[in-house]
Amino acid sequence: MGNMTGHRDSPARMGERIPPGQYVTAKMPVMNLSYAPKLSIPDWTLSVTGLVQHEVTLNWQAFLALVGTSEVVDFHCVTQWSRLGVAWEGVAASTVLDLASPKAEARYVMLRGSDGYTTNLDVETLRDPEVLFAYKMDGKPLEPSHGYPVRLVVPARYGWKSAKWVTTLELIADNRPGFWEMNGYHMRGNPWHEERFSHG
Ligand SMILES: Nc1nc2c(c(=O)[nH]1)N[C@H]1C(S)=C(S)[C@@H](COP(=O)(O)O)O[C@H]1N2
Ligand SMILES: [Mo]
Repeated sequence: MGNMTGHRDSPARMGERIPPGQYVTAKMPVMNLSYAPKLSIPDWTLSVTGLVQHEVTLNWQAFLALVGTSEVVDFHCVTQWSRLGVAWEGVAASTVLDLASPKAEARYVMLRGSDGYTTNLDVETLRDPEVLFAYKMDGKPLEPSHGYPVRLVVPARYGWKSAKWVTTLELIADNRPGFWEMNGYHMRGNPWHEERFSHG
């Protein structure tokens, strides 16, 4: 893959590195809703659906042919562990989005993993250059438990927004809660503002 960019400065590197209420862990814990689905590369596809000019489905080859990017960023789980300096390689989410030409009214996305997991994000956040569909972690293909073959990485949100085994990105007009958001987690989940739970 060409055009590897260096890692960007996250807010953490500008000042305080650890968001409030977090502690640092050396190993990346595994956080699964249920089981780690067995996805193989020949079967995996990534689809962009919903409010788009043309729906797109990428297979592994088409995905790898896109311009790649890499970064080293911190990962913050809402259960309070933070892992510092995780190296990811993948494709910027905006690169994938652009292929489908989202309609103007598409302001949110619902992400889906092959385990049935869902989580929502606003399109502006998804377009942040730090947000990528990753297929390598710390220099190696993703472990099955961490989302093989491809997962989303959203450094500026709590870990639950980083959908593993991701297969669908649905563009929608109005914000909708995903799995954890329906179960009390915050609609946005910014760790710097401790947006852990929704109140009311
Ligand atoms: N598809 C899917 N994605 C998921 C989850 C899940 O259960 N299923 N768990 C989320 C949670 S709560 C966190 S903290 C991160 C954990 O990523 P890790 O298991 O690679 O540490 O994945 C997120 N993405
Ligand atoms: Mo989490």
